[in-house]
Amino acid sequence: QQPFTYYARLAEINAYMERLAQQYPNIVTLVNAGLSTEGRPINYLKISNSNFEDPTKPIYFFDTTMHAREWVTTPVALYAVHKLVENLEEADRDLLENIDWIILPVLNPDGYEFSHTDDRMWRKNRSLNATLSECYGVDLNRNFDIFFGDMNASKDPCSGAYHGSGPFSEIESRHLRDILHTYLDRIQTYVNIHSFGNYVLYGFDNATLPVNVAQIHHVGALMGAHIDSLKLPVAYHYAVGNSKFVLYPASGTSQDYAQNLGVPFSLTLELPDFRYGFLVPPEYIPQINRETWAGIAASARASVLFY
Ligand code: 0X9
Ligand code: ZN
Repeated sequence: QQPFTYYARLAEINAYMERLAQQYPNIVTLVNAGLSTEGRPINYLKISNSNFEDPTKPIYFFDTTMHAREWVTTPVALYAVHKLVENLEEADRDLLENIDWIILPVLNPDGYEFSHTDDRMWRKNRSLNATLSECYGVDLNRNFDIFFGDMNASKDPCSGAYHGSGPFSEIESRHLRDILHTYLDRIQTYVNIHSFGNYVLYGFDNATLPVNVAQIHHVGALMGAHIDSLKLPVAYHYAVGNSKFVLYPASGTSQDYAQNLGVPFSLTLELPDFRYGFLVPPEYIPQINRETWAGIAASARASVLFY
């Protein structure tokens, strides 16, 4: 059973990534971005048919499971890897020919494991600031150095949206920041994948819009429309727009951080499901994988035209 067809544990996810890197050394490179708060590896894959060495190629970068309980996001990442590496269709050859990929399936491994072993609804990482309180965890999507503060963020360490003691106080957000900086000149598109709500969102949360908002909306709308076009049973229509107005404003998100850094297309994708919330029954995983892959592919094709 492939680990994108069920809710695999971290060890199985990492084993799958290791196997692909060994089996397809010309296409796949496994990179350890560093460790989590509790010392677990945070791994990503570089996928490229030119060994990531062609500096003229744009990069499409996405991460999943930044929030621990949003389990359905990680199978979507592993399925995308599978489609690019193990099951590349003739019609998708351009996705490897024209684009290099960085795919990071579990940004928050401590929280993810904790949501399996202790608390299914855990959201944050598992760091403890013992001098401040006895509560664990920082909301990694409030910890980035952009509009850091109180838009749907909390200074209370016991809150689910605790922003941390300061920008980039958390090692997990620092690792993500470092990837963005390392490849900044080539990252054309960054997508921070969450659940749930069926949204494609873009910046900024301070009520300003990126200068290329028309192109961003175009790419985001194609993503949403391609997901919708598969008309799968759990597919509600995706809403596409500015995160502050379509959903709610939030401080310190990686989406706004990447957009502000100069990534041309920075999106937040909120996967299904409206009926089950975070608790998507595993039988829905394959169809969410397929429809989301259609959206990722469409947004990749559209965004690299502007590279
Ligand atoms: O609140 C969040 O971090 C995201 N939603 S979730 O339910 N998965 O927690 C939305 C982040 C994107 N929103 C903004 N940039 N405002
Ligand atoms: Zn989330």
